[in-house]
Amino acid sequence: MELFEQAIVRTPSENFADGITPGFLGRADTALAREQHKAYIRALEQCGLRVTVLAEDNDYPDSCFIEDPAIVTDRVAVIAGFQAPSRKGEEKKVLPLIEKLYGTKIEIIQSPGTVEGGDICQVGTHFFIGLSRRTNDEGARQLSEILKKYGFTSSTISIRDYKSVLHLKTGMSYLGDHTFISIPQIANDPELKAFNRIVTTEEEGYASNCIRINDYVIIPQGFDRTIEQVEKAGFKTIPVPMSEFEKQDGGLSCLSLRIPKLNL
Ligand code: CIR
Repeated sequence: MELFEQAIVRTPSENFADGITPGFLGRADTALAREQHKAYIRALEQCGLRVTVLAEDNDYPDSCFIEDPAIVTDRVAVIAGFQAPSRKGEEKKVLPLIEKLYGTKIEIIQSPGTVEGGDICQVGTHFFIGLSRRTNDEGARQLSEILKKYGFTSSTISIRDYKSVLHLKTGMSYLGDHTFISIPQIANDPELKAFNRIVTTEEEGYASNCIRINDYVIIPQGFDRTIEQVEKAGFKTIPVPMSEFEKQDGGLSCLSLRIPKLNL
């Protein structure tokens, strides 16, 4: 499992509630989202990370979901290509910071390819690329070529039939120690057969988006059955409140770019 040293987050903007949302959980409360965001930062720090907090950006209501504009590895950063029209341009806003960290080891997904970071799940030196409403076949092809160039392997998992799942990691996460957590629909994907799998209930599917950082798994608060399953499997959990981000279709992983020790 990758050892992480730092993370980048972005404060939810004033117009956070105007971002893309399926709407069925009601309108998000921006003040509460900011409180929850602070708790999220504290959890990252508890895992030993140095956290860079970028200022809110009112040009992009979804910009706190900073995992989507870039894919960061120890060898290269890939600037994503948004499918969602209201998010196009967010990638340019993170580029200066990515350049500071990665210098020339930066690759860019070119149109008509689209890839959003939430669709990318790393397992050691292998990457699962989610084919979704946001990541198209051409984007996946480009990303796979880039990863190959830097010595990584990749394969795809299609989630296009699962209406409730926005990105691949909306429905599955790698917890390290050869173990995935996922929603029932994804658990039987042939790509995951060789791994241990923790399967959530339908009702607690939101908690399948959680992040293993160093010694801990940060997981959404209030999903008690899932938290118990994860603890039973031997992981230490840090539950954090996520209700306002859930309203915006955002998972816990989307709120940060977690940077491993670089090996450029
Ligand atoms: C969007 O629809 O783009 C945002 N409202 C939520 C993005 C969540 N990102 C993620 O799952 N990686």
